Amino acid sequence: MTTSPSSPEPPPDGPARSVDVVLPCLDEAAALPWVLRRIPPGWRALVVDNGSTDGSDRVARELGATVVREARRGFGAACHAGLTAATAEIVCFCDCDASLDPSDLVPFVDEIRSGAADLVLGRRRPRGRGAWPAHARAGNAALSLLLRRRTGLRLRDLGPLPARRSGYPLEMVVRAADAGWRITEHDVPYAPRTGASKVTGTWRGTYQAVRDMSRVLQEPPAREGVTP
Ligand SMILES: Nc1nc2c(ncn2[C@@H]2O[C@H](COP(=O)(O)OP(=O)(O)OP(=O)(O)O)[C@@H](O)[C@H]2O)c(=O)[nH]1
Ligand SMILES: [Mg+2]
Repeated sequence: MTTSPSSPEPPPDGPARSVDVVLPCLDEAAALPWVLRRIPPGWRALVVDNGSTDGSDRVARELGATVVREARRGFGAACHAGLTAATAEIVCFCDCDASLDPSDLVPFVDEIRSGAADLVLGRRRPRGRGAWPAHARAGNAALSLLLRRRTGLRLRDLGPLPARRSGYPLEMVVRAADAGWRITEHDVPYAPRTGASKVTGTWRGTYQAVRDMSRVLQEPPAREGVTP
């Protein structure tokens, strides 16, 4: 997911680094080397850790990433802390479990830079068995329908980012749609994750994600607009 926040401030370290990638991370030490090697040159990796016990923060730091600490537990809190810490002109979000390749974000960023879109989303296209279990896909399809009813947006995926606990990325999409942002969606390869499933890889996680996201879709439109 790639978006351009309406920050009037230029990044403190100049135009050279105009992309920050927020990587929510919970016990992903095994996947981090693969993920961080694929961050495009000149972009900053912001690894947000709020409770890893496998040394993810140390691994991330050793590989040159900026580690953002967040006291509150949960995926949504991590995403939000990453967005708050970001200072670049363009901010991307990417899972940190080696299921998605951060270099696939390059054309997304180009689309934002060209002015053709304000928010670009990835549609996961599974590579290999087990990349995207049937129950998680069914939950996604049901929520896509609810999203269309709520906003008119025809998205085929609600993004590889679930949350607050699970409503965060969907909330971002709903608010962007309410504010009239131009939102586009493009295919991204989705591989089986490295390491243990945490969110929609389990039945319980999918149930929670669908419940949290349904709640987001039932909320009335925000009163204040958001300017892209
Ligand atoms: N900081 C932080 N990151 C989290 C938390 N829960 C999940 N993540 C990270 O968020 C990203 C997405 O979570 P995943 O566990 O891959 O969720 P998923 O893709 O729906 O399902 P699986 O890949 O099967 O687990 C991964 O990089 C996780 O490490 C959390 O509580 N805190
Ligand atoms: Mg995953």
